[in-house]
Amino acid sequence: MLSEKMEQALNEQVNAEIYSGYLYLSMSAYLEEADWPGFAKWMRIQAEEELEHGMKIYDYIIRKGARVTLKGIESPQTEWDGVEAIFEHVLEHEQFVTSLINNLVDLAIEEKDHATNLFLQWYVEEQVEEEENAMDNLARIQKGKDSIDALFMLDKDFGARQAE
Ligand code: OFO
Repeated sequence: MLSEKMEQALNEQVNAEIYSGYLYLSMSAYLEEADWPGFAKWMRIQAEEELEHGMKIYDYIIRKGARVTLKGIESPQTEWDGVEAIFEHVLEHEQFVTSLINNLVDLAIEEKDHATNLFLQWYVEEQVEEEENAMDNLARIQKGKDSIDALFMLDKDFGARQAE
């Protein structure tokens, strides 16, 4: 079982992960429109991964015999000031998600919920990877941003990403 507080907090995280997916899908749509098919593909795969993160928590809540309660998903931003601004936003957003995961771990410890604490460790590790990737991607884009040729190369490179 889950405490009421833990159940509510995990449900909020399902919403936050789906929102992350929605935000990245919105970024992907913007990038398609701006004719960056490689960056758009990368972001679409990122969006799909976020939905999987949400579903992993969804399934965990059910396994613990608790109740999944879905709420409305906030509308994501739809306009950015180019590719660099998008990848800056990704880094900022992932740092925010890390703070949400840390809060959940704090709550699991407070509630003496060892199973949920253990379950959340996957997300703790995942956020290290997510922030690392976001920093690397932003650095690569910042290096190439003043050369259209470099940006085209990066777009091609990002477009080689395959869903896992
Ligand atoms: Fe981007 O890792 Fe989930 O939210």
